[in-house]
Amino acid sequence: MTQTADQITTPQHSVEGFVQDFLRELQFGQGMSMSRASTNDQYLALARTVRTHLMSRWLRTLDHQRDVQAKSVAYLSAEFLLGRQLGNALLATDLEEIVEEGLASLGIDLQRLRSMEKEPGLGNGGLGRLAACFIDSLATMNIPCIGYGIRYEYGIFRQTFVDGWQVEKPDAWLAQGSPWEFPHPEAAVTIGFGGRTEASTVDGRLVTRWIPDWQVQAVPYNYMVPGYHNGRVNTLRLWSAAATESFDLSIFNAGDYSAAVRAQTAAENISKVLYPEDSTPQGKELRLQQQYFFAAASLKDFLDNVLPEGFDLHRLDERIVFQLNDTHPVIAIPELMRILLDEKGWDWDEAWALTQRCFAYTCHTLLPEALEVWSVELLGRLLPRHLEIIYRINEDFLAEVHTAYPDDELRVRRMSIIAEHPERAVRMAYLATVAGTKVNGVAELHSQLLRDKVLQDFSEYMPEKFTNVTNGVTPRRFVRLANPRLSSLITEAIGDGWVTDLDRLRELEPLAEDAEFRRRFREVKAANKTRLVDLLKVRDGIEVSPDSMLDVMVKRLHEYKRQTLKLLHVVSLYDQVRRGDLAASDITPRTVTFGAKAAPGYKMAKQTIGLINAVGRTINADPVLEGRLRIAFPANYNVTLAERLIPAADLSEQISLAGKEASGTGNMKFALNGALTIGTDDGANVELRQLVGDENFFLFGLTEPEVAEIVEKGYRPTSFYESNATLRHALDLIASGAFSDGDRRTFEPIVSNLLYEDRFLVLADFQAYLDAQLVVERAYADPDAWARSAVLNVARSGFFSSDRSMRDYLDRIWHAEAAPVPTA
Ligand code: CR1
Repeated sequence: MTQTADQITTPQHSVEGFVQDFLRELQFGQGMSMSRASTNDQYLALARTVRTHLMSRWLRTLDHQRDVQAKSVAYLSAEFLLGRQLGNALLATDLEEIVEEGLASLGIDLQRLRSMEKEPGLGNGGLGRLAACFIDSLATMNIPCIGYGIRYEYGIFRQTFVDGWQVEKPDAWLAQGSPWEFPHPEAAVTIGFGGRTEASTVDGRLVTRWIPDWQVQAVPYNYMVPGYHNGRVNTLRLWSAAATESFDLSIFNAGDYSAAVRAQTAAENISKVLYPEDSTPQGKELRLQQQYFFAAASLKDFLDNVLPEGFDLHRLDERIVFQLNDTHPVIAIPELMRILLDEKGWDWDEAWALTQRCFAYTCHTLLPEALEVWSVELLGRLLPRHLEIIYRINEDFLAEVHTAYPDDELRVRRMSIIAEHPERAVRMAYLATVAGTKVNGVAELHSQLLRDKVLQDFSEYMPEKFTNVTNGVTPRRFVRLANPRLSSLITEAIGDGWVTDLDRLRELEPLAEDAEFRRRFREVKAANKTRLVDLLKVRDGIEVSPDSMLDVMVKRLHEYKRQTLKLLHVVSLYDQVRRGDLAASDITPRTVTFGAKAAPGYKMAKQTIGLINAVGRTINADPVLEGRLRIAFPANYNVTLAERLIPAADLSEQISLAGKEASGTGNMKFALNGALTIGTDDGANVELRQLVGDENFFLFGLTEPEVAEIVEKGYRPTSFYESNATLRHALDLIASGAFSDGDRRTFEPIVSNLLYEDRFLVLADFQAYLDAQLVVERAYADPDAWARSAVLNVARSGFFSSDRSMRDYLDRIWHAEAAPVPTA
């Protein structure tokens, strides 16, 4: 079994060697000769050739980890929004030039093969993409890490537009073969559900056992997570559900073949599809099944397979920390307790003491409705033993709280893990807070609001648990890969160390004063725009002028993010031109670009998509606005499109209502790619503005305390409608049916929501937003000064590397260390 590192062969790192290996893969891996191979065959053969370079490093990493037994980070996340793998693998292994040249010698275009890859869309938005950035950084920083998640057969839906309305199509990302995954059915683990618990006395001790009444198999699929040029490849292990054999057989033997097949389908349903909700959980039974499925499989895998045999579990926390990415994996907490109590026979106190040292929890939201709860009825039915354990954790905890605040019964009730209204339910965020070593928010403002509002009682009672780690993004994918032109320019100026040490971008600061550098910076932006214009034409049939300001708002469609505010700006420009209050020639030429998916069940969000497309149809067809104002809304925004869009953007829209966006990570990607931000004082915008400086950021809007005050006093959106004619005209225009063939009902729900509810204060911030856009236009009128600000945005945003986020997690929460893998 044991293989020594020197037995691992290293594939050839040369053009000739690559060509040989590629042709061998094509012929003997894919079973195709060059003349018969389709582009997809070629892509698959290329992927297999490139992955061998990673595999040798992977094997060495695994051997090394076995030898040194360093502490690992287990990142538990229901979502990993990875993006395409090939480009990243080429980058990590420094093979890009070799492969390009080798393929060219065979008459094959690398870019064409790259475009064949279907991205694994195993996430909804920021939370899933963050997980992917984090595991990239950990590998690059030589930290042993294992990512655990779910291998959804269908990822986030493919968005199409029919008459401007969103229609969801299944995302069959696995259909053409997936060369980046390694299934291990032989290593499947069995996960139980349902049933009952049974207490008995063994040697005078009370022992409880859970007897599930149905089971599924969790089959691991391994993915490689390469570090950048450092010889380390960590593992991402995604679980796929399958029926257990015994389950099948017993029914089959009873003579019911179709029941056996049904059982199989029921089991496989667990990992069938990613829930397309973002920020608002849906109380779906299947979703709880998914959560327990991957949390339990991951714990079992780590304890039984990753830890060396005979390891003393009392020291588990020296070897691992389980980081809970939001509440989705929180059920792992009672699962570890169950294992220690019921399977290992520990007593409660020692099991609880260990469990509290092994978990840490990251909260990603501020919306109260997004804090996950599970009804006691459902949890008890699906996971009866876990419910018992949660009750006991709660009982002990509340007793402690009661001792600390003997005269504050209300507080004790508020802090209960079990909510009583509207139904009895388990608050997963509370459970995680009580059990975790640390609780962190994802930007300074967010962490502060967690402490002061969302989890106030907890932060008063155990302040030492609360900390902040501001999010980050990986510079490998979002600068080096996505923006090769800017990367070359930066490297030429300051060397290539910035790719793994993003603070070094500071060295660009003096170049902001260098006219020649600014000129070349602008050239890069222009070339990136041309690249995007070409893509949008082919991908979506959208015509965009490369000479207009590219004003971009890409993120999930959600009311708190306020896509409607952006749209009202556009509608009001249009309306002012229509009325003759504004000459079209006075508008700065702009392409307002949206990218956004709406949760399929989120009516208001889907309406908003309909309205954006409807306004786009009208404005884009109006000859008066030709060359002045356009809306571009490419369907199915995803990581692949982001990699093209962000490097081309001039203006980044980060306009959520203050106090609602936990962090945002798009904001960071845009700044690093030299876009200027128009934004509110929300999430990580706050830190971004502090870093780049007020003069290089377009701030507008209410602050969080102002919002709180207005809401407290009773917000009346109609007062803004009544007092602001520009706003009134824009809303009236939508209400009049101008964008819906005269039908006033089509967008009535949006208009009346804004007028009579407007939970996210769009109308209150409208005028400030318009004013700020005028400041943007004035600034854009001086391209050289704009470029200067853009360069400073790049130079001062190095803080937003996910490498820095990882350092913060390591210092404040994980306390694990780098373990460099010896190279061959
Ligand atoms: C937040 O809304 C944040 C990401 C990553 C999102 C966003 O502001 O940048 O997490 N939360 O931390 C989320 O998706 C389900 O919750």
